[in-house]
Amino acid sequence: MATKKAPELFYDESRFCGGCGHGIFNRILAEVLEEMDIVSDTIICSDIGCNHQFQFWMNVDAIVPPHGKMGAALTAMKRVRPDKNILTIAGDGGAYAIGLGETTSAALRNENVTMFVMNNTVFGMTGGQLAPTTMIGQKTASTPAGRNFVDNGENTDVFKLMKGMDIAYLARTSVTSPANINRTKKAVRKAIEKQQAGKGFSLVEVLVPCPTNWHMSPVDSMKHIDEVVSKVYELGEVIDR
Ligand SMILES: Cc1ncc(C[n+]2csc(CCOP(=O)(O)OP(=O)(O)O)c2C)c(N)n1
Ligand code: SF4
Repeated sequence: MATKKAPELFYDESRFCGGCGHGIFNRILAEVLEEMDIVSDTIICSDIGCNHQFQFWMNVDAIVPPHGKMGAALTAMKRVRPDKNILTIAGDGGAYAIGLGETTSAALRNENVTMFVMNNTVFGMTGGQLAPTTMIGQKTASTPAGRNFVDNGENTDVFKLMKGMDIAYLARTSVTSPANINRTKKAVRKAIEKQQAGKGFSLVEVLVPCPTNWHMSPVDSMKHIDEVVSKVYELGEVIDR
C-alpha cells in the first residue's frame, strides 16, 4: 500500500500524547497549507494550550499572544499585514472561556481572519479541568462528580451565539474517521479561501480527543466523540456566505 508522504513543513516529531487530536489537526492544516502553496504567506497565531506546541515541529511563522486573546491578536495581525493569511489554532478553553469576549468581538466586527478551535471539552494542558464545553454529567479534574447545572451552569455551545452573526463561515467537524478528516480538511481550506476572498470572519470548530484527560484509550476516545460528544455538539456547516 502506498504511504502518503508527511508534509515537508514538519521538521521534527510531534510530542502530543498518543491519540491526541491536535496532532491529526496539525497534519490536516499542514497538508492544506502545502496544497494551497501558501506556507510562506501565512502566519499562525497560537493560543496557550497543548496546541501551541505545533511550533516545535512545524516550520511556519507563528505568534503566541496572552492566553485567550487570539481574537484581538488576529485583528491586529490582519490589519498590519493584510497580504498574509492570518489563522489561529486555539483550544476551546482559550477561545470560549477567557477568550470568549475576544472571539465574539472579532466575529461581531466580521474581521477578515480565520479561527480553528479544537474542542476537546476540557482544559487539556493544565490537567483536564472543566471548560465551557464540558458536557452535563462529564467528569473532569475540577468536577469529579460530573458537571451539574446548578453548580457549574449549562455547557456552552458558542454556535448558538454565532449562528445569528454576519460572518463568512462557521462549521463544526471531527477527526474520528477518514471521511470526517476529509470533511475537516475541506472546511479548513474553505475557511482560508473565505479570508482570501475578503469575505470576513470564519471559524471551524473541530471535535478532537484528549485521551489523557478523558482517561480513555485513543480508540475509545474516538468512539466517545462519535457516540456522545457529536450528539451534543452537532457537526456540519452552519454559515457559508
Ligand atoms: C491568563 C492565563 N490564564 C490561565 C492560564 C493557564 N492556562 C494555560 S493553558 C490553559 C487552558 C488550555 O485549555 P484549552 O484552551 O482548552 O486548550 P487544550 O490544552 O485543551 O488544547 C490555561 C487555563 C494562562 N496561561 N494564562
Ligand atoms: S493533554 Fe490532551 S490535549 Fe494535551 S497533548 Fe495530551 S491528549 Fe492532547
